[in-house]
Amino acid sequence: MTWLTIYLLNLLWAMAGTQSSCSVPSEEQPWVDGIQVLMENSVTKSAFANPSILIAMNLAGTYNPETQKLLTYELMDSDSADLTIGQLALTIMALTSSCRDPGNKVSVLQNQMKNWAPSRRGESEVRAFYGPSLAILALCQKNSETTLPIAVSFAKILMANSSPFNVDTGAVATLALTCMYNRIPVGSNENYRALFAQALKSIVENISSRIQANGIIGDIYSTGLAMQALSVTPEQPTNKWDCEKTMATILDEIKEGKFQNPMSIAQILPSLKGKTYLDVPQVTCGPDHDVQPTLIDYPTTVPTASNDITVTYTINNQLRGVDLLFNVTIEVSVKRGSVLLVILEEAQRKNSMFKFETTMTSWGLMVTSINNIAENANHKTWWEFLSNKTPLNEGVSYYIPFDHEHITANFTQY
Ligand code: B12
Ligand SMILES: *[C@@H]1O[C@H](CO)[C@@H](O)[C@H](O)[C@H]1NC(C)=O
Ligand SMILES: *[C@@H]1O[C@H](CO)[C@@H](O)[C@H](O)[C@H]1NC(C)=O
Ligand SMILES: *[C@@H]1O[C@H](CO)[C@@H](O)[C@H](O)[C@H]1NC(C)=O
Repeated sequence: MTWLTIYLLNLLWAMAGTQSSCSVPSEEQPWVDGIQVLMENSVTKSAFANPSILIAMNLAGTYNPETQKLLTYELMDSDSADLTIGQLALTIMALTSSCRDPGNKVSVLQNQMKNWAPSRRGESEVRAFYGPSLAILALCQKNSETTLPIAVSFAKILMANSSPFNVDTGAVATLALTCMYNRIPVGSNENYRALFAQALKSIVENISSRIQANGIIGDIYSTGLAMQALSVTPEQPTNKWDCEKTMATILDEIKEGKFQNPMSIAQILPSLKGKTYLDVPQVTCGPDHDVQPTLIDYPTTVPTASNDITVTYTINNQLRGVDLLFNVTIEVSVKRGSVLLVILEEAQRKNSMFKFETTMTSWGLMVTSINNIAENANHKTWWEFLSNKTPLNEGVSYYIPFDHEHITANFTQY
C-alpha cells in the first residue's frame, strides 16, 4: 500500500470512527419533517431572530429558502454589543452554516473570551459554562490555534468545578472540547491533547451516568445535545450507549406533541438528521430541497365535557436578604388545555399580589419578576416553577397544567 492509501484509510477510519450513530427509520421520517416545518414556520419578521433555528435549518437542509434568507439577514444585521457570549457564538455558527462571513463578530467574541472567568473559580454553577462552551466551539471552528490558550484555561476551570453536573452544559462542553481535540495545532504541547482528553473523559462519564432506561439522556430537552456529544467524542463512556433506543423514545415523544417549541426542535433536529454542531463549517450551500415533505396531521385534542380546570397557584419568596417575604396561594379556573401563562394572568387579574413580568427569549417567555421581586444574575436568584415538588421541564408559555394541579413559583438561588 502506498502512503497515500494508508493516509486515506486513516482518514476514513477517523471519519467513520468507532462512534455510535443511528438514523430515523424511513416510515417515521414524516414526523421529523413535520417538526422541521413547524420550526421553519415559526420564523417571521417580527419574531425573535434565533440563530439556533438557522443552524438546525442549514444542518438539516431547509424546506423554506425564503425563511432561511430572512433569518440570515436578520442575524447579519444584529449588533454584537447587544448579544451575550453564548448568543454571539450561536450567531457566528449560524452565519457560517449559511456560508456567510461573520465578519468582526469573531474578533469581538475572542476578546470577550480572553477576559472570561467564572465569578469565582470552582464555585460557579455549571450552567454558567453553557454560553462559554458555545464560544469555545464557535472560535475553535474559526481558528483553533488562537483559541488554544482560551480552551486550555476553560478546560482546567471546568474540571476544577464541583457544583452539580448539568447534561445540557456537559453536552455543549463536549462538542467544544472535541473540536479542540480534533484540531489541535501541529507543534503544540502534547500535554494539551491529554488535558482535553481527560476533561472529555470526565464529562462523558457524567453524561452517560444520566442515561435512563428508556434512552433519554438527562431530560427529553437535553437529549438532542447529549446525542450530539456522545456521537462525536473521542472518549467513549464505559457504559455503552444504545443510540437506537434513544432515537425510538424521542420519536415517541415527538408523536406525543412534546416538541412544539421551535427552540426544542432546533436542538433535537440535528441529531435526528445524523448531524452535529461540529458539521457547521462543512455545510454546503447549494440548492435546497425542491420536494415538499409529506406531513402528518397532529390529532387535535378534542375538548372534553368539562371545559374548565382548577389549578392551585402559590408564589413563595423565603430568600434571606430580601426584606419582603411572602407565601400566598390562590385558586384559579381556566379552560382545559390552557398554558400555564393563562393561569398566571388570571391570578394577576384576581389579586394584584400575583402581578408578574416576562422577557422574550429563544425558548419563549421567561418569568423574570413576581410581586415586584425580580430575578438577578448578580445575586444568582431566579423564579423556579414546580408542580408539587417537581420542577417543570417547560416554561409558562408551553406547559399545560392538569385539573387540581398545584403549581408553585419559588424564588430561589443557584
Ligand atoms: C442556564 C439555564 C437556565 C438559567 C438561565 C439564567 C442563567 N443563569 O444563565 C436559569 C436557572 C434561570 C433557568 C431557568 C429555567 N429553565 Co433553563 N436552562 C438553562 C440552560 C442550561 C442554558 C441556557 C443558555 O445559557 N443558553 C445559551 C444562550 C446563548 O441562549 P439564550 O436563549 O440567550 O439563553 C437564555 C434562555 O435560554 C433563558 N432560559 C433559560 N432557561 C429557560 C427556560 C425557559 C422556559 C425560557 C422561556 C427561557 C429560559 O435564559 C438564558 C440566559 O438568559 C438551558 C439548556 C438548553 N438546552 O438550552 C436550560 C433550559 C432552556 N431550561 C429549561 C427550563 C425548563 C427552565 C425552567 C422553566 C425550570 C423551572 N422548573 O423553573 C426555568 C425558567 C422559569 C421561568 N422563570 O420562567 C429547559 C427548557 C425546556 C423547554 N422545553 O422549555 C432547558 C432546555 C433545560 C432542559 N434540558 O430541560 N435556566
Ligand atoms: C463529573 O462528576 C464527578 C462526580 O459527580 C465530578 O466530581 C466531576 O467534577 C464531574 N466532571 C465534570 C467535568 O463535570
Ligand atoms: C407556604 O404555604 C404552603 C401552603 O399555604 C405551606 O404548605 C408551606 O409550608 C409554606 N411554606 C413556607 C416556607 O412557609
Ligand atoms: C424554594 O426556595 C428556597 C430558597 O432557595 C429553598 O430553600 C426551598 O427548598 C425551595 N423550595 C422548593 C420546593 O424547591
